[in-house]
Amino acid sequence: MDLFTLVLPFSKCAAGLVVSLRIGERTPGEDKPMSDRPSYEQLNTNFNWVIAERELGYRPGDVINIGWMCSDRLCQLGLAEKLALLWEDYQGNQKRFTYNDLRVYSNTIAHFLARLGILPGERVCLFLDRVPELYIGFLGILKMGAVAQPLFSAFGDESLCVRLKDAGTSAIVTQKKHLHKVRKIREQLPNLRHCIVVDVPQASLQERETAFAMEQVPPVEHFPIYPTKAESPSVLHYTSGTTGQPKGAQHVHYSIVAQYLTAKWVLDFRPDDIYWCNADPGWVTGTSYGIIGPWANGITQAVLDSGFNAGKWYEFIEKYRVTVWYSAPTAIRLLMKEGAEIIRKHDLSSLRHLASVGEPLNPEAVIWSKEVFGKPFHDTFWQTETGCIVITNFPGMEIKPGSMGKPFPGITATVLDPRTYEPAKAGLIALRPGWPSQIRGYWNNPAGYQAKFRNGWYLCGDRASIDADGYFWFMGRDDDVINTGGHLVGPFEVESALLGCPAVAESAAVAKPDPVNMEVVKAYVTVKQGYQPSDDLELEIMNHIRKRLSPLAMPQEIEFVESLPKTRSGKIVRRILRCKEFNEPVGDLSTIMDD
Ligand code: 6R9
Repeated sequence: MDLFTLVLPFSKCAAGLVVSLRIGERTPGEDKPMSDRPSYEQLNTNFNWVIAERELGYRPGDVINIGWMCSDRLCQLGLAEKLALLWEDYQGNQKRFTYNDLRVYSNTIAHFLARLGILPGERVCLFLDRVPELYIGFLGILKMGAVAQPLFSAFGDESLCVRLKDAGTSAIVTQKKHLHKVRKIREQLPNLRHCIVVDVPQASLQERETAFAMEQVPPVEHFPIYPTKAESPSVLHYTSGTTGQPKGAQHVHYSIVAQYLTAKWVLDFRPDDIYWCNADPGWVTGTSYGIIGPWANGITQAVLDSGFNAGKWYEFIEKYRVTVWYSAPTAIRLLMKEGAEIIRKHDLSSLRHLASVGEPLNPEAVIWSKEVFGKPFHDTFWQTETGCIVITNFPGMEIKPGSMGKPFPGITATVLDPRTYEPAKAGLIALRPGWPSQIRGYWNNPAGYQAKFRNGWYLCGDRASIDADGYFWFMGRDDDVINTGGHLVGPFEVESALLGCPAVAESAAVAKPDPVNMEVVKAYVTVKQGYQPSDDLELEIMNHIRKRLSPLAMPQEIEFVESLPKTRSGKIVRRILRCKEFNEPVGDLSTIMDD
């Protein structure tokens, strides 16, 4: 059986979905190219990353330092008094920082770390809620040549310990409320020389703990930044780990070239934008597009240090007049669950451009957002390992809801037959190595990184198909694809069909062992408020999706659950559900939400 036959059920089904939702048509007026915006095709012609190097004022061989590029450079360009950060926490406390504040406070932090004896190249972990010290500390660490290692402050002590041990981290910056976790694991971490606490006086601290109040110590006007070069290590990001052990992805300072340009073009930045990225910098989205991308572009960004709450989120957009919003499917599904009524209570007319990342964006979400916000969410695909958006619905490009769009200019992407590793119509998403923000390796794990390459391609570990117009359609993580009687079914098509049912809030389709077909599809489903799980509801859902899915992709069973297992970045971890079905051990769970 050739590959095309193998993926036929998916293609057929995706087409069915397109018809039933009237999608794949030209996007309506609001998504037409703005007159001053070059088209995707124009930008793709003769593309060269040198465009970004020039705009950043970088020439090969120069010193390049992300911390400096995101603060001092903007001040030199006359933006010293422009607001860089509008910050608010869950209690309503607010702070504002200009680009000059970023420059001076990041100097102050860099100076403090250098005085403490932290050396260039050493790893400094940021273990903080989304407080200003996290964002500005990130720049400060990079300015003095150390490597920033951001971790979710919600991690428990074990998750923290594994990552600090692996990275041989020298210092950790944290808050009073998370200090007990550091103290608990301290003895297991001989490399950890310093624990820096940003919100307590020195008197309350123990040995090897140092108080540092960013806004109270004498500000450092001038700091000689460490002369990092293109290949100097910058950020160590532990991947979200939907599969296997978390790996430390090693980024370099040159990554800013890609993060700057992808942010500018894909997030459609304009000088007066107020940009909001929902992601925590513990996830790569929160650093590439929650720190580096916007600040390299001199954009004002708003940060809300608070968990999900639809009302609060809409208030935040309204209050700060957010224009560009970068979110994730999990959050969008939660907003959909809350309904449109609450949206009508807010003036969200400032929103101009919406984008999403992290998981496949279901067509329903795109259509819903057009209805309620008057703007579609633009799906963007990328990974910790790619460092920047690689496949995307470009602003102004026709959106086909459910599709990830096309490769960013300068990115050569295809899909490969998993047996021959030759380009095919559907298969493994593969990228030609060599874009600026590609990671340079996994920390302590060169073999793991080498295993990601075949025939001169970098393999993302995901499957997709490419349509006649060159649009990519996501199928699933390579390990999540369900093999039923030799036919491959991507969880995404099943889940998208399920999300079309009014009762379904979230879903996960996984393989279940089957004596005849080897595997069949099983769906886990959470229901929206006002619906009760029952046999009747199961039947209703089955009837609804029968029209949209090929018989092979039809779930044999639906199990109603309270919630689905997710990573801290909001990705559904199908592996856990699959292991349950196969009675297998689930392996590493350190990034799962409720650890
Ligand atoms: C940025 C980020 C990467 C994995 C990736 C894929 C999934 C991300 C997606 C998407 C479908 C999209 N993913 N964006 N799947 N459509 N638009 O998420 O990085 O945490 O390393 O995860 O996330 O499976 O391989 P990371």
